Amino acid sequence: MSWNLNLRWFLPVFLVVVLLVGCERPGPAAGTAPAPSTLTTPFQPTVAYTNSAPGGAPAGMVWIPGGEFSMGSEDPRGSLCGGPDAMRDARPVHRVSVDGFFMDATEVTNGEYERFVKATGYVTIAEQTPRAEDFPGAPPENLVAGSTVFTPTEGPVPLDSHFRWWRYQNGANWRHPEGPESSLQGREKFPVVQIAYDDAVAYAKWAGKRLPTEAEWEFAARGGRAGELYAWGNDLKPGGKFAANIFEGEFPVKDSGEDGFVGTAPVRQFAPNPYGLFDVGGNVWEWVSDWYRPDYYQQCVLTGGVTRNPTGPVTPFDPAEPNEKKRGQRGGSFLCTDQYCTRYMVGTRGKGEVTTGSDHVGFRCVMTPEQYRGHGGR
Ligand SMILES: [Ca+2]
Ligand SMILES: [Ca+2]
Repeated sequence: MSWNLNLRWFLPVFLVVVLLVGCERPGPAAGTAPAPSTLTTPFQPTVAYTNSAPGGAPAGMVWIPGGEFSMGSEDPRGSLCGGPDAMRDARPVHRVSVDGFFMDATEVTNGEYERFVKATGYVTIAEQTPRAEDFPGAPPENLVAGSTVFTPTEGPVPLDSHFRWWRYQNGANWRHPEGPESSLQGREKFPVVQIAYDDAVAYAKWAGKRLPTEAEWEFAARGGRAGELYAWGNDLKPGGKFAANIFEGEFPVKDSGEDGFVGTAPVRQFAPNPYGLFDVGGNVWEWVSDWYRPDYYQQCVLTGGVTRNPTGPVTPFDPAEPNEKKRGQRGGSFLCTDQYCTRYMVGTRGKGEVTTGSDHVGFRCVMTPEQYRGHGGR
């Protein structure tokens, strides 16, 4: 029995703490806006390892060389498009090293997840009807399979409660992302969503991969650069064009779709980062394997030196919802906007209760050299 799972259908929105951004203010011309000095001070250059890949990259993956880098984010408030959130959990910026690995170039797509389900018969958490014995006292009418779905409001609302724009939708799952009336028709290349943490782990194991650690994810997303605000540089809109699928317009009333997409976009619609990774900023959030604690970076600093291959805290804890078990999520989604939350910024952190999916959370996988050799370089 799980209170967390209880929340899955009673209070699903609590779990979706990770809504994110899209800045509407026009950015300066490309190449004219160095990062504010307050954002660069704690960052030191990224030193990528020179080790080469153990072989040719598996289909759909790219080699991330690993190396030493500065992880985290300075307070983005006050910087252009920085948004209202201090992002305290992303500090202090600290030095981390990670070993090399292969990483999926894109978020896992519906087509890829369907192949996994067809091969294994796997049933995701959102597809499972909650059992009455697991939720004593719950009204029978609440024991219905489903998941959380973003719902635009009819007019402007205070942004102090995500309950205003999230609803629990009976019958929502990865095959029906917005509910029973929705489908995957024509969406094979869209990122799979409505995926709880274990649903992502199950796919990764089947594929001979695993989820990235939070440090691996950020090292890869930064693409060898240091201290930049976004995976694509320091301008939200380089050259006046959006570089990721985020949210424009008035949140949460209407997404104007200025970046070309309302809701999720097919993968590979925006330029990749220097390592060849698409959509590390925006589109859908991506699960990472670390438990979430807002003070984990402080713990890393206390141990001194460079934190090597960190795997996160031993136990989860979110003071905002202390009874929830949360893992990290990174990169923001199509719902991110500087009106509410700018966690498409590459050094910022997200979190999600492990049994809860939504229509803006997905994942991508990594493959270690050991896994690669174990699978014959598949
Ligand atoms: Ca968009
Ligand atoms: Ca993403």
